[in-house]
Amino acid sequence: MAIEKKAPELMNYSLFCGGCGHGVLLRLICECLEEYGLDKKTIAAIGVGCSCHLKSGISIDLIQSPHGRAAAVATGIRRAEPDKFVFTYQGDGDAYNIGIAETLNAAYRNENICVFTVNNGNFGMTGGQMSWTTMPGQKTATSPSGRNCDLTGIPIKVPELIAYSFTPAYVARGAVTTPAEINKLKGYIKNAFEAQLNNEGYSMVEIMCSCPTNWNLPPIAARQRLIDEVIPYYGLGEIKKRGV
Ligand SMILES: Cc1ncc(C[n+]2csc(CCOP(=O)(O)OP(=O)(O)O)c2C)c(N)n1
Ligand code: SF4
Repeated sequence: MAIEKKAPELMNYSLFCGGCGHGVLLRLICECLEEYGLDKKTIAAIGVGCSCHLKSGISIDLIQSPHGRAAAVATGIRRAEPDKFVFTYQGDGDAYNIGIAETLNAAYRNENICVFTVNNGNFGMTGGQMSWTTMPGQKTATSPSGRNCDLTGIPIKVPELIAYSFTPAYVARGAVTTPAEINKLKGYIKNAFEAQLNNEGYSMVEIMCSCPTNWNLPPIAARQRLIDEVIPYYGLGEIKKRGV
């Protein structure tokens, strides 16, 4: 008999482009919310960017934060409502380029929130501009000749910055590339959830995704570029384990 795996009831329709990693990540978060029985006591602080699509994509309470400020908004919610489960959901342009102060300050204070950041190497929603995470030589709307790292710096690894500079409860980087990596990523998301549920403090998971639309690649080729060119630079795995 075939085993039927149902989509989480929290998920609505998707506005993400075909092949976008956001949708897979969102499904994993919804699965975890349902498995932990958190759907009725969660408030998410979403960013500005393709994360805005959570407004129609997921049936939980959420607040759209000013650009870059989701970690500060989540801090306020969690401190005012300590019984709520609170997570942020942002893109790399939002959480890093634009909101690095809020992102780092929340980590520095070890706020008891979960932070999910989609790293797709560009500002996706606005047409694929270069971000801090764009790869060396990568052509984007604002680096048409390829990213020149001598002029713009090298792709940043914010999870490592946080894990090695502060005292967060948990930091990991996963990817939505293969079933094996997606299963590992779900384990990282669960660890982040459990860190907050056990009052251990700040947890962050960066999720490596492709953005087929702005990479000008079909979904399968975009996924392959992520595997071959991007993930070897960033690396995957747990950067700060819980309780260590
Ligand atoms: C203060 C402000 N500056 C710029 C913008 C334009 N803007 C909207 S979405 C976005 C890009 C977000 O990119 P990212 O955070 O990487 O998320 P993605 O769309 O790639 O998931 C930008 C620059 C804005 N809405 N508000
Ligand atoms: S623009 Fe990129 S990040 Fe945004 S939904 Fe489309 S593929 Fe995903």
